[in-house]
Amino acid sequence: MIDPRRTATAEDSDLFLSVAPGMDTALFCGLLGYLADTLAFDFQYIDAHTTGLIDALVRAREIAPDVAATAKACGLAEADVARFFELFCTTQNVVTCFSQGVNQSAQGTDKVTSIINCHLATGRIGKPGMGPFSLTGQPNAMGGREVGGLANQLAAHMNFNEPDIGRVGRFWNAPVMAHREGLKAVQMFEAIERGEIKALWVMATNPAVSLPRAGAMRDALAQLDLFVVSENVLSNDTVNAGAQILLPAAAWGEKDGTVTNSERRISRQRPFLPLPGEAKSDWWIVKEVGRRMGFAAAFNFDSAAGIFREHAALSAFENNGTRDFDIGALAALTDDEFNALDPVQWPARAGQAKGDSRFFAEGGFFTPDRKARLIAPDKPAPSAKVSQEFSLRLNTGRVRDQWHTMTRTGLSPRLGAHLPEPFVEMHPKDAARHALHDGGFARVRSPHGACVLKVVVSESQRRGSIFSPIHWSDETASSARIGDIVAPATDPYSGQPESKATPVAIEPAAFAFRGFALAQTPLAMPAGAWWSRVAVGNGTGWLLASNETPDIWREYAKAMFGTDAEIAEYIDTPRGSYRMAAFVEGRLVGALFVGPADAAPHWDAVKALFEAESIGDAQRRAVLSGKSTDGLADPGPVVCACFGVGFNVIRAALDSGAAANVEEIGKALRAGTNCGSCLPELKKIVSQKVGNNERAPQTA
Ligand SMILES: Nc1nc2c(c(=O)[nH]1)N[C@H]1C(S)=C(S)[C@@H](COP(=O)(O)OP(=O)(O)OC[C@H]3O[C@@H](n4cnc5c(=O)[nH]c(N)nc54)[C@H](O)[C@@H]3O)O[C@H]1N2
Ligand SMILES: Nc1nc2c(c(=O)[nH]1)N[C@H]1C(S)=C(S)[C@@H](COP(=O)(O)OP(=O)(O)OC[C@H]3O[C@@H](n4cnc5c(=O)[nH]c(N)nc54)[C@H](O)[C@@H]3O)O[C@H]1N2
Ligand SMILES: [Mo]
Repeated sequence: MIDPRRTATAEDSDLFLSVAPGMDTALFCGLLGYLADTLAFDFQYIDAHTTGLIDALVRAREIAPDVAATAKACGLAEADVARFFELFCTTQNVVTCFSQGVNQSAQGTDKVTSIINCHLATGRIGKPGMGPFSLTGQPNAMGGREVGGLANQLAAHMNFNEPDIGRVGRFWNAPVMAHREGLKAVQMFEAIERGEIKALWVMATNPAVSLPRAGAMRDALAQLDLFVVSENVLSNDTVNAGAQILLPAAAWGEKDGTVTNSERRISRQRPFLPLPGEAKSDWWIVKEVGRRMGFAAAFNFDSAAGIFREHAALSAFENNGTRDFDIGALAALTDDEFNALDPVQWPARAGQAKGDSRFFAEGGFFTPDRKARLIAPDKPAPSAKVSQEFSLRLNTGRVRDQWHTMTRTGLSPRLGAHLPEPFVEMHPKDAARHALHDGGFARVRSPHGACVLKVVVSESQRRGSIFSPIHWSDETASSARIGDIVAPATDPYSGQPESKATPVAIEPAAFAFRGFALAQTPLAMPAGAWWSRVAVGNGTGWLLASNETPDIWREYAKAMFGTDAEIAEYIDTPRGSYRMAAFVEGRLVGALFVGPADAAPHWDAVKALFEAESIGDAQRRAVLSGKSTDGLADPGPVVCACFGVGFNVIRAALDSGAAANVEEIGKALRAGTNCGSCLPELKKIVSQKVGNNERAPQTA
């Protein structure tokens, strides 16, 4: 496991390498040299099926000549690097899985080629249990590429070279084909910023949150002459950036079509929900716009099946085995056959009984000479250096229970219970050096922007590197759109931004008061307050921090909750405490609790009463105490989201002997028995059960 920070995935690994940010190329260059020195190369494969080994090896030796040099470049212990090399060398069945820790870098292409070089040189590709394996992120990332959904591709995996352009033009009878690549995402938004692009149609992405320099990108959207968004939701940061036309798109579960997984298998996606309101499939919307622009014949579809047949026909057009993506066998499916289609792996060439289930074991690469190219990478280095002012590297990524910009997972109370606040995680020594403490707040700043985040201190972080999740936006938090801070440096080939290595400054952000609010309908939090919005049963919750005194919050409460409800209040001015609860017909419909930061009110008991269908008199009297009347212990932070099992409950089961390992936890509490994504955390809790005062796990 190679990652600057020790993640939950690392818990399962035999060897964990806390690589210095961006230095994977040095590690795999060192490995290539080691494989050469130990005669681990497969010369037969190299000679028959590859070119470029000598150049790649010479460069690899320049970048990382030996174990010691590799360890130094990667910030690793020599013994660990030696062990990694030995493991790779002596294990025939090696799959190297990589995702955004490798790709999202200004040298991401070099990182990937340095990995692929090691597999090509050992012939470990295309055979069972071997190969470089790019874990694509989006559920249908493969399908997106097949239909040409990238700025540097034509449909059906064709490229912007003259033969391909000509072929696609002939197939579609299109006289005015584009002759060069389009702008990739970051460059496209920079062109909007410069006023060079005047019209934009955003479909199924939320760039005002997810792009580097997101704040500037959002502002650029407002300058467009025409700004259209196709969305599932009425409000997100991109829509709110000034969309003039909002098209209601069908969401997952409502859609009809196909998706492709990482083993090139195309599966039917069938809707199981009716289209709500005016919503239409994205394909229907595109087709109607095409027709109304005067291209009725070109957009002559009335079903997903019709589009799929044309897609399949293009993949086979003038192919004759020269292009890997060929699903010609599916070009003549009837509507009924399409509806009943079983998952099918490509290539599925017309007239061929079964396609190749594996590529490349015997070479046959899709290059003009059918040989793979080993490529010499550039010397690795993150694109921007740290400085005295910006002395830490900001790494950004995902947490277990949220998806991207939270437009859908953010609606789930169960998922929101796991990590309800945007945070920045850092090593204890870095925290001490910047006068920060666990549970406090920090302002993280780069030349591009700033966020205010909850501090999580953790040994899992590498020193000098801090981590923040990408999920929060202006919809869900006061100041946590992490893209605002991220630098826009991109890889020259892939266009991927370096989203995991921006130099940043960090300083404490102090709040005298903390608290929470609960309401059945969305509320606007007062300007100046720090807040994080969380889905809860029956409504919405906000975790709050502020420097405004409780009497000012009392004024806010009046504006927030109106006058229809029956209001109970508790005011303790000397202690700096204000609590209010709103009731309608025996139900708790709203609450606002604010108190001194060092004795901040917890919301667990009040949230439980808010989520109850009705509450009794005793409970009603106890609401303002903030404590549960039924003596329930605080379950602690949620570990298993499927069954809502908290850390304290799991620890209690281990302490009492009710469970001694992960399986017994599953039997006793059900935790970990459904989706299994909390299993690494459960293992960690079991293995940590040494002292009694371990901190609850904070990150997924
Ligand atoms: N729960 C959840 N799952 C998701 C998603 C989600 O939003 N939520 N999104 C999906 C999508 S679209 C994608 S693309 C995938 C992404 O999946 P991953 O790539 O696994 O996710 P990330 O959290 O972006 O980053 C991966 C790791 O790279 C590490 N890293 C940072 N810098 C470096 C480096 O220089 N070298 C190395 N070796 N590692 C580094 C980070 O510390 C982080 O732990 O996840 C998919 N799955
Ligand atoms: N700093 C930093 N930035 C990153 C990353 C990182 O690790 N660090 N990761 C990057 C990666 S790998 C990714 S994939 C992106 C993700 O970033 P985005 O793609 O911007 O994030 P999503 O929240 O997935 O946005 C999808 C939007 O489409 C809507 N939607 C969902 N389904 C449909 C549909 O069927 N049709 C239509 N029309 N709309 C739909 C959703 O409501 C949502 O608003 O973020 C990237 N940005
Ligand atoms: Mo992604």
